[in-house]
Amino acid sequence: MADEPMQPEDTKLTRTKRKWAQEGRFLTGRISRPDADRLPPGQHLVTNWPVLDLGTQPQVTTARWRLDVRGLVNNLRTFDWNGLLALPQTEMRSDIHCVTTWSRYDNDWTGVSTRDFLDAVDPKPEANAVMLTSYDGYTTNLLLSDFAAEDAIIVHQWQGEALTAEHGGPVRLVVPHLYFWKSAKWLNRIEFLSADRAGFWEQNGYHMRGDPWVEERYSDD
Ligand SMILES: Nc1nc2c(c(=O)[nH]1)N[C@H]1C(S)=C(S)[C@@H](COP(=O)(O)O)O[C@H]1N2
Ligand SMILES: [Mo]
Repeated sequence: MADEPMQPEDTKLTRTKRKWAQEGRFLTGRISRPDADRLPPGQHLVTNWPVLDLGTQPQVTTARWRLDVRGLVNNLRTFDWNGLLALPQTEMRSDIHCVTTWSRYDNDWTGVSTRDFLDAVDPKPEANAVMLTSYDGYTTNLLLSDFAAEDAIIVHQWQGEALTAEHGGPVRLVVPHLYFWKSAKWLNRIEFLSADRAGFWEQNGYHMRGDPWVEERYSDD
């Protein structure tokens, strides 16, 4: 490299930019990770998509579906199906990592990025966490900073088709950088809180945050 003739465009800036490109610097999303680092510790790959829930799969039609936004936001709104579709729609590809050790690569989601959703509901400065509640009574908590991750998305389609009821349709959350129990199926309510509070699995021995890259599977106490 050092012996290569100096090209006209070989300025310090272009060299730096080329180096960033080789390293994948500033690229967003897990898909930019080299494959060897893509699978978190203790996980194995599956190609099917397992179904996990508390034993009931609520059948919620798009006509009946609502999303209540409560707590520390300036716009206390209830979204219906058309209200959700009226928000900017985004497509994202991401990997699933379930705490039961399966991972599934390259899921294509369509829905509303949590960043666009946050623009619409306008959280108050005191908001630090969210509690998600679902039509089956399930709850799970997230720090607002995790909910607002750039690849987090409120989805209604998977691989270009309507999200099926068994996978949380009509609407679920997907937070790819945390274990999949944080990705509430059959999403019905988002409450903005000043402090993080434990949801269902978090009250039952699971970690408050659930980062698969550092194996935050269970709570410490
Ligand atoms: N409403 C609701 N959401 C839920 C659950 C649930 O029981 N109820 N289970 C969680 C768990 S533990 C996992 S691993 C994923 C499973 O999603 P899947 O069935 O689409 O794979 O949903 C999460 N979201
Ligand atoms: Mo899970």
